[in-house]
This record gives sequence, C-alpha cells and structure tokens, in this order.
Amino acid sequence: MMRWPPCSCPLLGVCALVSLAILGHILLHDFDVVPQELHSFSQEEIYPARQPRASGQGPQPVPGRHGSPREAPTQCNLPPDGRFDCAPDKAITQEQCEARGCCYIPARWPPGTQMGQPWCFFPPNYPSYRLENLTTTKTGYTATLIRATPTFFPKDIMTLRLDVLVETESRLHFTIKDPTNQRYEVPLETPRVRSQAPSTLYSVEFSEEPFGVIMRRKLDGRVLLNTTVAPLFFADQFLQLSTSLPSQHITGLAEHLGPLMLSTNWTKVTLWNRDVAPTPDVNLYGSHPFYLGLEDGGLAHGVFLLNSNAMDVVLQPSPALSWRSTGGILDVYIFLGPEPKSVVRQYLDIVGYPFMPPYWGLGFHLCRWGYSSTAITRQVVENMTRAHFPLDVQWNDLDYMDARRDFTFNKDGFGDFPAMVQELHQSGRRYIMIVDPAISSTSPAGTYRPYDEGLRRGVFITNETGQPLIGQVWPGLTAFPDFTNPEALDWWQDMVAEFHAQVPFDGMWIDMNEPSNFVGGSVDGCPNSNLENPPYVPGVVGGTLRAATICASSHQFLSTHYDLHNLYGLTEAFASHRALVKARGTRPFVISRSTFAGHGQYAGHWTGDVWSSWEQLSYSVPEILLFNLLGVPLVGADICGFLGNTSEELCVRWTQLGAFYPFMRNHNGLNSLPQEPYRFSETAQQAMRKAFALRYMLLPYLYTLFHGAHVRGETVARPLFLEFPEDPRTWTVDRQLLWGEALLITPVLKAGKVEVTGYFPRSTWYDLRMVPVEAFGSLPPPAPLTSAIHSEGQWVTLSAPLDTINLHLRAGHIIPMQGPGLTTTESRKKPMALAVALTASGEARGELFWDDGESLGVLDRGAYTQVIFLARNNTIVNQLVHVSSEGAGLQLRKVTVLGVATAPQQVVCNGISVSNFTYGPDTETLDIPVSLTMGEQFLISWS
Ligand code: MIG
Repeated sequence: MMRWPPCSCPLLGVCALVSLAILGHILLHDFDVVPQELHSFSQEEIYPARQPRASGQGPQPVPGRHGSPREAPTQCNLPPDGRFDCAPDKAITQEQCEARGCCYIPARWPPGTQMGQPWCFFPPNYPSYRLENLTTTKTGYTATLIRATPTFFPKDIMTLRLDVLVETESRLHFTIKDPTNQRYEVPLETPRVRSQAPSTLYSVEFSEEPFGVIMRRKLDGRVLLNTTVAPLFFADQFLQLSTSLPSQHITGLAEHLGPLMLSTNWTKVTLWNRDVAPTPDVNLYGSHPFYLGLEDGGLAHGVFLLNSNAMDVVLQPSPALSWRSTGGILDVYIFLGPEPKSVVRQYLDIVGYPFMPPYWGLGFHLCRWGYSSTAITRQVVENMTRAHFPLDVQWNDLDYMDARRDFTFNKDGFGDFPAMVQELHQSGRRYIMIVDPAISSTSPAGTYRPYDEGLRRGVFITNETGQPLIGQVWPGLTAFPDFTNPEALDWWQDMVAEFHAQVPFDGMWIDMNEPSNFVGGSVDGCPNSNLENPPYVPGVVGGTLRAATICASSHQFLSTHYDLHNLYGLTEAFASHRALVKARGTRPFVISRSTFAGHGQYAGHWTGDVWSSWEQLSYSVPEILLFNLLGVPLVGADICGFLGNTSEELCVRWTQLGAFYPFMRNHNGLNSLPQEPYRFSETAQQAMRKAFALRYMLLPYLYTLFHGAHVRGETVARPLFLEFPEDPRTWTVDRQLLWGEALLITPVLKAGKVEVTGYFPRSTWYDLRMVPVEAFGSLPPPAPLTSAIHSEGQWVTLSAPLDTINLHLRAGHIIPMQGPGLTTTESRKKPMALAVALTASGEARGELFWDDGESLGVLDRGAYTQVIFLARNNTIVNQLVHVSSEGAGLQLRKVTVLGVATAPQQVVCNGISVSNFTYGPDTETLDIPVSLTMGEQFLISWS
C-alpha cells in the first residue's frame, strides 16, 4: 500500500508541499512517522512564474529571513495584479514601507478607481508563520504555527494552533486560534463532527514555510484555495488570510448595491452593519462573510469565514481575495459543491436552513411612513379593496407609537388601534407594525415598562462605567437591549407578549437594528481605547466604527460590541422570532433590516432605504438573488422605492418585478408622494392588477419553493447560473431571475421601454400566457405567442408593453397554480390548475407542498400534503408523498399541457374519457378541464 498519494502538484512542478490527500486513517496514522520526508520550500519556488530569476546583472544573494538565499533586486519584481498590500492600515512613505521589509513601487491607478495595485507590498519571503508538529487526530489534523518575526501590527500572537477538521466529503473546516488565551468566537451553533469523512472531492496540503493551506478539486486538480499567496497575520486586532481564487467569478460577502458578481479588479467589500441608504461601494445593513466562486466548466466552491468582527475583504485581479478582520479567530469552512446549488446547501448546513414563512406572508404587503391614524390606515385598506387590488398584510410605521416609543400606541390617531387590527383579521388580512430596538430612556419612572423592566433586569448594553449606554434614536434618548443576554430575550418576549395582548399583531418589522444611532457612539461619546480606534479600521462609511452606531467598546453579555456589532440584527431577529412563537403560537413572521450569516433561519429582509429610481429598481434584482444565495430567501425591496418620488411608469414596472420578489411590499418614505397602487391612472392600475394576479396565482408554487428552502436548503428566487452553471453566459445575468427551476422572469428595468432583452439558456421556454387561466382571460394572447422559445442559449428580445412582465416556463417542469384572490385567505380556497411544460421527449416534473399555512410543527405532526407530478409518454400522474386533511381536498380543475406536438384524438382521466378538452395547434397547447382532488391519485393521458 502506498504511503503517499502520487505527488502530482501540477501548479508547482515539484511536490513542494506536504501532500496530505485525505485517504483515511492509515495514511493519517502514518503521517507522523515520516517527518523527515517533509520539505519546506520558500515562496519563490512555489511561484516561480511570478518570481523571475535572472534580471540583468546577476542576482545578489542576501541572507533571507529564514536562512535561505534571497535575491534583493528581484524580490519586488512581482506582477502588479499579484501584489498584496503591505500598508493596509494607512498610507505610508517609501521609507516607512521599506522599514516594514516591504517593496515600494508607486503606480498610477486608473482615474475614478478607489483602489488599485498597492504601492507598498510584501516581497515573497516576507515573514509569515511556520507550520510545526503536524499530527493527525480523529477528525483531521492539528499543528502549531509559529511566527519568528513580529509584524507591523501591535500584539502579534506568535504561536497559534491550527485544527483541521475533515468534516464531510464536501466540507473542510479549519480554525486558527490562540492556544493560550481564549479569544472571542462567533456564538453560532455549528454542526459538531465526530469523525472524519474521507473526501472524494478534494485533497488538502499544507505548506510548512510560509504556512499555508492548499486545497484542490480532485476531479481536475484545480487549486481552489491557496493561502500561501500572502503572509498570514494574526495580531490581536488584525487578522489577515489571503487566498488565490480559481476564477474572477465570485459572489456573496455582504449586502451591497451593485452587480451580483463582485469585481476582482481591486475592490474592497466592507462588513460592518450600517444604517445608510444603499449606495455603491459602501458597507450596508448586512454582513455575510461567505463567497461562492464559479470555476471554469461550471463547478463551484464556497468559503465561509465565521467571524463577526469589522472586516474588509479585498479582491484583486490575480485573482485573489484577502480577508482582513479586526478580531476574533480564523474559523474557515470550505465547501466543494461541486455544483453551485450544492455549495449553497453546504453553506446552509453550517448557518441554518431558512424558516418556513406563513402562507399569508407571501401575499402583498402595504406600508408607508406617514399613515398617521387608524382612520387613514383603514382608508388605505378600503381603497385597495375598492380598486380590486389584493392586500394580505397592512403595516404601520412609527406613526402608531406614542412618542415613538416601542410597545406603546398613541391615543389620538391610534386610540382604536386594537379594533383596527381585529377588523383586518375579520377581513382575512394580517397586520404588522414596526419595532425599533432602542428603548426610550427618559420617560418618568413607573410610566414606561419596557425601560423600567429592562433596567431592573439588566438587559441593556453598558458603557465603561457599567451604566446603560445612552444614544439617540426616534424617541429621543435611548438604551440598547443586548440580545446576546438570555435575560434580554425573556424581557423582549415579555414586552412582545404584553403588547400583543393589547394589539393582536401578526408579525414584526424590525428596523434600525445595525444598531442605528443618531449620535456617534453615545451621547457621552466613547472612551479612547484600542477598541474604539483599532490599528486597522476597515473601510467603513464615516471612517470610524462608532459612526451612526454605538461605541465599539460598550459591553454586551457575550463580549464587547466591537465583536458583536454585526450580530445585532441577527440576535434581535432571533429574539423576535422566539417572542412571536410565544405570543402567537403560530409561525413567526419577522422582517429585519440588519442581517448576518444565518439570518434566514429566523427572519426575512427588506433592502432598506432605496430611492425611487430606475437604477435602484435594476439593482434590486441582484440584491434579491444575493440574499437567496445567502439563505435569506424571504427578501424584497420597497416596491416603487422609498426615498424620493416615484413616477407612474416606474411604479408599474416596480410592481411587476415586485410581484416576483419573494417578499412583496410597497413601502414609502414620509415625505414622498403617495404610491399605493390605486393612486395611478386606470391604465397603470390595470397593468399592476395583472402583476398582482400573476403572483397570487403562482403562490402555491412559491410556497412549495419555500418548503424546499426550509427542508433542503434550496433557493427560492435564483440566479440563472444556479440552474445553468455550465453555460458561462449565465454567470453574470443579474437582470433576470428564476423562481425555482421552472419560472424565468424577465422584467423591464428601464424607462420608456416596451421591449426587453433577456438571456434564455438552452432549453424550450413557454410563455406563461400560453396557459389560459382565468386571470389571463381578459387578455388577448399577444401575436408572437404561437410558439415557444427554443433556445440554444441566446439573448432574446421580447415584447413588453407596459402591462406585461415576461414569464417563461422551462420545459420539463410542472407548476401548481391557484385562482387569484384579494387575500390569501380567499385564494387558498380557490381551485387549482397545473401548467405542464413538456420537453421535446415529452417529460416534466413538479411538486406541491401544502399545509394550513401557519401552524408550527406541521412537518413533525405530518399535517401537510405533498404531491409530485410527473408527465411522460402522454400521461400525467401524481405521486402522493404525504397526504393529510390539510391539502388533500384541494380541487384540481384544469391541466394545461404545453408542447403537445400532435393533436390528441382523445383524453382520458382516471379511465373516463374527457370530452371537453381543447387543443391549440398554433400554440401546441392541450387544455384539459378536470375535476380532481390533490390528495387522490390521478392519471391523465392523451393519444
Ligand atoms: O430613520 O421608521 O428603513 O423603512 O420607514 C428612518 C421610519 C427609520 C428606516 C427604514 C424605513 C422606515 C423608516 N426608518
């Protein structure tokens, strides 16, 4: 038996690294008896191409830091794209740069760019850590990392412990920590792995000096991760881990305004949750230190740095990525896919699958800041009904509160608030109001229970004197609950339950939870300390950590705010989710502005204060796609925009797209012109009504997709590349979205356009308007509908008049639909239809998940119906995966089959001939009226 796998290290030419392909215990146990076989090579040998040997006059060997010869004149001759910044902390002079042992070569950056090749950069042999005592463990390896020379950051941790866990065949996990002093670690529960699983997908190698981890995909030997490209930093407040990337195509990392694919052309993504209207290149409300990288050929991998400290992620064209964090530990997960979809699921295996929303949460939500009374709010609901617009959930903003304090309502405009909410319930609707985390601290003692109780129970974040830190938010002076404190979770639960006992609301809208603060730090400022002024300040808007939030040095139960800041929204979402379960006993519905990795388990997200502009309409598509990749599928932007005034055309187009946001809400700013659907011309309203009807008809499909997200870690809205990764033209498509595998949405995102060009991956795509369901009844099918799009993978220009959003059904899929209604309470009682989109070989598949739409524990109790639909050989059948009284009786009234090439002579349903079927030879559509129930087996065939 071979001790070592064949040394094939294509990148290196020679097998310069400790090759540890994970083959199982024998190899692992053998490992420590052959240390003399280990070699260490300097980085010049690892990257010969980047380090030309000869240059003019012969190289002058100088003593290297590790005793190996070093060639001074050529040390700095690195390709510009592969230079790693040796002055991340501040601008420095040539002298200062060289004093750091780094190379200095000034360069001009292209005009308008914020970043470019660094002037001061590491030479290849800049001191890093050295790997020692690599040993095998039951679950992987452990080793010591030693740094001989300090860096230019204070408090290097010179000795580190490396633990490598070979967790599953597609997941590697490694941590780098201080072995002697416990440092802050993100309090996220992650799966515990007891024994290692040998990997078929990857091999891992360790470089001794400089220390580094190198991972390859076994299939093609491609290096997916190589952390030897730049020195490792592990100082108290500056941790940097760099890696090469196998391609320029990466997505993820943080909420940002811009394309779905990040640019590797010298960009920096900053993770420090911040209340700021979405603007390109700034840190926004959410942090998700996870990226997905696409590889040539369409495979994908992902990397998750489980670290919540303020950080920058720098991308450069070599291509490479550097994580620069200001604290915590390095806790890294690598997911090997190999398909992009699997990468998403593998990431969600760590951070948690999304929660299952109540069915009503997928209906239409209407809100604005400025509905200043129950009378006005009631009028809005009334106007919606009169104009025949669906409305499932009515919302209120700060207006309902008494002096803008949480858990109160003002007795002027909202005196009959509870009655209003009850009326909404009676009409089959739900109600949600805003709740901000900050608690007013200035009400006279005994008059405002949330603060009094909070003080008594010690739930607030404290300053350096141990008193609640006081900032300023909507109610004036405020204290900030610390949702990492178990006592605060109980206090929040009590406040929510007590308020719910007065006002029977159905969900919570948690805003301002970055947390946002109108004064920097606190009303008393912040102490002058290392936490407030770290040696490395990531590229945060405002330049300091305290900008628009509370002091980094303030104290929370689990650690300092410095460590926990990015978790504030997540912990409040968790607290609110938990409180709603207690108060209502049914499925919670929480929409949060601030997010962190794992958020989707507890809540959804809206994209904050977007402008009513065409640009922001367009960028909402990549934002929605991004959050789906991050496991937060319940996401939407404020339809028609929040800041500024919308135009009628913009609002129509936004409503059409918004009908395909998984979370659909029209919300408006205090000073903007009204933008409820009924405010516009009859033409505009008619166009919007069609979009609403489409959404409501498709809700059973949407709900089924959410079930897939909840139980299988899938996405709901998804980018094309997730379904068609092998077609690189899909990789950058972020102006269209898919719902699940089946439905392609091609919205108009530009002013004055009645055509839209979209990418159609190789397949047959059927215009959904070929399905003659009621809601389309009033519309003459547009002229070019005679045939489906048979795409070889191409851009197609579609007609898109103002009343049209293009929807295409992908061959091979079956989707369930249901008669629309003005609420989901109503639509859920309507009969259903199936749209069956056949492939050329006549096959299709689909699914329906159904339950009462709001109970907890339906899966455990089996209180659901799950049906799979299959089409093949001119036959459609259903497979009953699970049937219960919830859903079994749903009526199926129509089956429309698309792609039936020859006119059927007869159609048979459960052995009985169907006489009233219709066939359209132009559209190749077979329309079969049926009378079936979902919970009973059926067989429909035609010949
Ligand atoms: O400082 O509650 O993003 O949706 O309407 C503004 C008022 C506070 C910001 C939210 C927005 C909400 C608004 N809030």
